[in-house]
Amino acid sequence: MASPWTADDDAFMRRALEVAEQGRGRVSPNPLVGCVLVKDGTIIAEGWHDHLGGLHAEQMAIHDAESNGHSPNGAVAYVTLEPCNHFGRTPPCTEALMWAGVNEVIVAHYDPNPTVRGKGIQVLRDAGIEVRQGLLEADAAVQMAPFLHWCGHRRPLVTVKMAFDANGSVDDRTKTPQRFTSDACLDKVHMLRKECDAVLVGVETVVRDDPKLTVRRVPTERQPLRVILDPKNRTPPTAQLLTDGLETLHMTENFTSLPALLNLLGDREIQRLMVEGGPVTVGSFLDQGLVDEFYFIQSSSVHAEPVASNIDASRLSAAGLTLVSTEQWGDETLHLWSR
Ligand code: AOF
Ligand code: ZN
Repeated sequence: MASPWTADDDAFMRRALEVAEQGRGRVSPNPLVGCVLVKDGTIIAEGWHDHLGGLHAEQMAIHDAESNGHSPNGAVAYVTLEPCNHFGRTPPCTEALMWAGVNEVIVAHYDPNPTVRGKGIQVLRDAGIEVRQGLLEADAAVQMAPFLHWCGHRRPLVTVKMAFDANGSVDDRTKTPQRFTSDACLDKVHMLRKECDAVLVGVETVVRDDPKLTVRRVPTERQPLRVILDPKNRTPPTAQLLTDGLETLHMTENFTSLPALLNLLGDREIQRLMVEGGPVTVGSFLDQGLVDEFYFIQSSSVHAEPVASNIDASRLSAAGLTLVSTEQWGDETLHLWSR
């Protein structure tokens, strides 16, 4: 069957997905959302959800049209997420679209938020606005994966990051703790941290590295919640994670299981958890099938006194992950595995 979408439809929704990127690392627990308004085949306005508490994408686009001297009346709105119809941090986008006189709304992904779930689309249709859904739905799903995952499971998406030397070692015992990857790679890691709501390590990493786990190498307006898995309460009281004044969840005796921890984080609206632990911590997430994405950073360096991780392609496959992409992160190669 022929696609119901034209090449123009496709290009406009791609643009909506592109502008949505401007909110990356700033909107959680809301999704990244983008919107473009089109009239006579040209984009007259663009909007995106820029930061938590800021305007929703549709409202920013309508505002953009008006401030550019364009009337949104009669326009087609391309939105990456079904417009909301509830009063939340902002008034409903459905009403804004109706008031603006938009003719048609094209939606990439429906909104699984229980307060929306199809009601946004229904309300627009009831008002006589044509609505079509499903254009570039898969791309939108990737872009808002943590939000969708959290709506579906009430738990965070689990993202592991781990760096390996040429032989699969994750640390060099001859040296004082230090990173063995390039500056450019570390910048990427900080960007990834910025997109995560929480960062978790095991107590071994705290004892050996005394990490901060903050976002420092890229600008940010917030810091992730830090989590230490420490069932025997061995974290030194002087550890930076406990003394730097930022929030750390120190899971000691009341810690039960990883699924219980994920539920607890989900209750706090943590939608994406980054696990930056060592082989033991990462191994338990893998073995329990709790990893959704694995950022496997391959360095060409060789450790003199290696620490074997026993984490390799076959272990990742066994944990239900597949290699989805490979790219260069500074001097290192990133292999991204995903569920
Ligand atoms: C839209 N456009 O740009 C976004 C939407 O509490 P609020 O007002 O921030 O609403 C958050 C919910 O609204 C969020 O959980 C999701 O369902 C939807 N996000 N909806 O129409 C947007 N960001
Ligand atoms: Zn909205």
